Amino acid sequence: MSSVAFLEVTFRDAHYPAQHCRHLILINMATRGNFFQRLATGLEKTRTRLFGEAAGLFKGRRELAAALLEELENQLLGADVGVQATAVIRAELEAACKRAPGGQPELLPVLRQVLVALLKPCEQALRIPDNKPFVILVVGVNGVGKTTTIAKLARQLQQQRHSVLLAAGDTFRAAAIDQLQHWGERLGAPVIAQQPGADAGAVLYNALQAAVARHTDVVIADTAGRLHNKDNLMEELKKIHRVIHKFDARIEVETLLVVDAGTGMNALVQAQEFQQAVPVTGIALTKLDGTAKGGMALALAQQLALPIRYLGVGEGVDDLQPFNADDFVRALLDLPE
Ligand SMILES: Nc1nc2c(ncn2[C@@H]2O[C@H](COP(=O)(O)OP(=O)(O)O)[C@@H](O)[C@H]2O)c(=O)[nH]1
Ligand SMILES: [Mg+2]
Repeated sequence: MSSVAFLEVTFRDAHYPAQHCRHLILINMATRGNFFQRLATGLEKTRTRLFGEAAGLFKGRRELAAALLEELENQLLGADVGVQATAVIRAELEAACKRAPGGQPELLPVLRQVLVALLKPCEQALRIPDNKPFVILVVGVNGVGKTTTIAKLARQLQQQRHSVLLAAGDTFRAAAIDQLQHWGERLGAPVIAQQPGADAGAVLYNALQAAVARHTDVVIADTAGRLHNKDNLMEELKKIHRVIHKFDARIEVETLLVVDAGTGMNALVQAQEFQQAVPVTGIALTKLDGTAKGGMALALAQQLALPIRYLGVGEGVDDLQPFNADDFVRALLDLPE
């Protein structure tokens, strides 16, 4: 209730009618509540695996005993946090406890701080530049959720009053083109597509022409997740990049790598492979619901140092959230605000 009162005062100061304000505030809080709830529900399996016991062990404790540290380490490794990130977390936790004034601070808040600090550099929201069209090139292996993420993202950008055009750059499978067209119809977004087997670069070129003619803000391009072999796939992605810059060198491109949280540490290998071919600028981490391997977000953060733009927490079109380090850790540790 106190935050409601605070906001009311703020709005009154800004000469908004009080009645109107209350309305705004309540809507705002409800939306945020839902948002966090979705994340918390999505992370349930990871939370149980990762901290179901450790958070319980840590709660109210102040002594960082060796047995406790070992237990935490096991929990972290078991939830796909990975050896390196686990070592960092352990070391930071010990250091933070030593630094604490008076020694022996409450452990759970310290763990929270350590995890937030690890994830915070990755909290960089995707900004749509004024320069039109902005291109979001969505890459990743088959089945990770590229096309679904495109639909979710298109919906969010439309809600932010951006015009969106979809490019069916996964020409390898006819079903992939149909799937994107289906989403385009549902979202009321134009889809530029060619026949299955068509050159993906040519599809992108057409899409850019259409976007310029229509003054579209954002082109979201789907790409293949599998070709005859991996080299082919990487060559195709490089070519798409060349086509975009040949069309207009000033076009800004977000190369958004989609990885499935359920693949755990394997997602790191995928990221490294894609990074060798194209300049990946952000990550969308999907399917956090339904996996206990959500701890791999910590490994991604620690090892790749790439922005985590979005989290996918369900199959629905609204189940895509901008990544927020504090919320993520709070949901993971089941902590109040
Ligand atoms: N539970 C869950 N399922 C998802 C999520 N994102 C995508 N999916 C599902 O994953 C499957 C593959 O998605 P798709 O977008 O076709 O993957 P693509 O091959 O990379 O384009 C579909 O059944 C999606 O509904 C998510 O965040 N959570
Ligand atoms: Mg697809």
